[in-house]
Amino acid sequence: MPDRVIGRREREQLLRREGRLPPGQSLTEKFPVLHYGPVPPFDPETWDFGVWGEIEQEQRWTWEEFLKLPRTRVTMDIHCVTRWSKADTTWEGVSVRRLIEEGLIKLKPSARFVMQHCEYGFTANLPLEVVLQDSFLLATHFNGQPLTPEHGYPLRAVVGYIPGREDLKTPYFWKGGKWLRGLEFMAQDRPGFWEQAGYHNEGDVWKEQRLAR
Ligand SMILES: Nc1nc2c(c(=O)[nH]1)N[C@H]1C(S)=C(S)[C@@H](COP(=O)(O)O)O[C@H]1N2
Ligand SMILES: [Mo]
Repeated sequence: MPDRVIGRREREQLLRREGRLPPGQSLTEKFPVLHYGPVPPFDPETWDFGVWGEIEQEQRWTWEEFLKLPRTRVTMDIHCVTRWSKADTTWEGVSVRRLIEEGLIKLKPSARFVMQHCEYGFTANLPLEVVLQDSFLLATHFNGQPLTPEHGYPLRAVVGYIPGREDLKTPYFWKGGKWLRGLEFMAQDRPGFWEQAGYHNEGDVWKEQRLAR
């Protein structure tokens, strides 16, 4: 236990020794902003969140309704393909698995993949099993505060690494769409925005799956 303030390099070494820093990554204490295109405006009166595709009933929640869905908190490390990692980030929001467990989304047996649909047509694809993990969340809050506009306010997906949970898949952070407006459940996989631009379809941080061959 450190009993004094330690610097970034020391914290990075600690993480590495704990096996929490994937190959080719370094620790940042900042929170870089990365996305393609402008930051969209948010209007709580017209915003809605949809789920459609391979589910029993398509659904739409207004912002007011979305805030009443069951909420969860998760702390995890996030890993950006541009080689920064951030440790112990705490996110609060809605778990897709929980929505399914509570019957708010009823999957068809054919559902195997999920496409995140964001403002301005940005998309990101993941296997259903990853979306149902503890390490995937539809987040409204970061470290106790509402998301800032540039980090995805009012809603974004996040996916990361929960220390000790080697049983879970950990994709790079690009698989978390900011300004998220809906989830499409799919029988077949389809590449999202960055995946079409040449990034790896799975993007596993431990296997350094950065670019597709
Ligand atoms: N809507 C949207 N979401 C996005 C992106 C984007 O271009 N548009 N970029 C992704 C990429 S490449 C990364 S690394 C993360 C960065 O999240 P941050 O800006 O909060 O660090 O957002 C992801 N989500
Ligand atoms: Mo990225």
